[in-house]
Amino acid sequence: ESTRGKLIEILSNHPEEYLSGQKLSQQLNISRPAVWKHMKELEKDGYGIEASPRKGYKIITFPDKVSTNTLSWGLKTKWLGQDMIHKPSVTSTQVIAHQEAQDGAAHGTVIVADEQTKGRGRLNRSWHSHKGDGVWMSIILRPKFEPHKSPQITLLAATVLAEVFKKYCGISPQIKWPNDLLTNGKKLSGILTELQAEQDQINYIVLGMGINVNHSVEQFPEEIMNQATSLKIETGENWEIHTLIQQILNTFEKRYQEFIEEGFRSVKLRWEAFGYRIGEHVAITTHQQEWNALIMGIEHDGALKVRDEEGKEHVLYSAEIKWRRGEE
Ligand code: BTX
Repeated sequence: ESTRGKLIEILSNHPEEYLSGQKLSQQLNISRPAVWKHMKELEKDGYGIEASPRKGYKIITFPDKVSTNTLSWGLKTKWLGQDMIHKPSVTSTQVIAHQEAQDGAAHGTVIVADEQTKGRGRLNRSWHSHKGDGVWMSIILRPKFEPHKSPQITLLAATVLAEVFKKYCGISPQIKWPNDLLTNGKKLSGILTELQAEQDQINYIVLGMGINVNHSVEQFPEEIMNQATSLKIETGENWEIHTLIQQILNTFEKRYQEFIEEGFRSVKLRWEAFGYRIGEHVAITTHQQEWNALIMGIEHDGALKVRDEEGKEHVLYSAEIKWRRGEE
């Protein structure tokens, strides 16, 4: 644990008291000028620190600002996010994550940006990522399972987000297979899983998550205004981005571990609890052909099971579901 992390921990455990520079320097085993320097750094990160020459230091406010520190402090994970990279602005956190992974970044490395100038969705689509208003994050995973199981990570991630939104924000999103979270039919969040693999072995997975958090309706670009929503629009509240990210990482690590130990079964049950339009008729596109189908659920491996209008069952590994006619 870093000195800075320890310092924040000590200060946060005594929110009402002053702690003397002397005492802090002993506890942290650093000089008093070094304590002072750390305090200045904390202020830069948005901590409100009161310094009194006689009494010492006291935290008066915590930052509502995303930084490597605010993301790391209070994180309860063992491996996920222990390597944390935060950037104010990037083209895409996916791009950074691929570079980091190729340079040997560890399993569980997390990349977070305040803004993406070229956020991406699937099939070369773009993902709008307005500065400071959302979670734009990529996770590097180095699993030992076979490459063909990697799409299951998308469904796992979707169930984790659904769980966090429900427990932490009090809304019940629906998962649109395979990678979208919707509330009231509008897109709240998207997931993008990219894989770097050989025949029978995964080099790494980059799991991207985009969540609209504090957007108001007018902040979305015209083209997606009618189909996008945010946590703020759904709940009427602003949400702290770094706390939300920590909730996601804490939950993801737990569920990922279950997935590795128990297999997809544990994910399937959760997925079905949130699964969008199970038992309903939708328009499905596969190979650029649109047809009508009834959603039956997902298979033991995460594939989508549907029934067409002739009553024939299909198991789909890739497809687009439309929740409204005329949508792109
Ligand atoms: P997708 O291809 O399923 O969805 C992309 C489509 O969603 C777009 O074509 C557009 O219609 C719509 N859309 C774009 N931006 C938004 C938005 N902010 N909210 C709602 N709808 C939108 C979904 O792809 C996967 C998205 C993953 C995004 C994350 S963010 C962190 C990481 N970095 C990165 O570049 N991508 C991932």
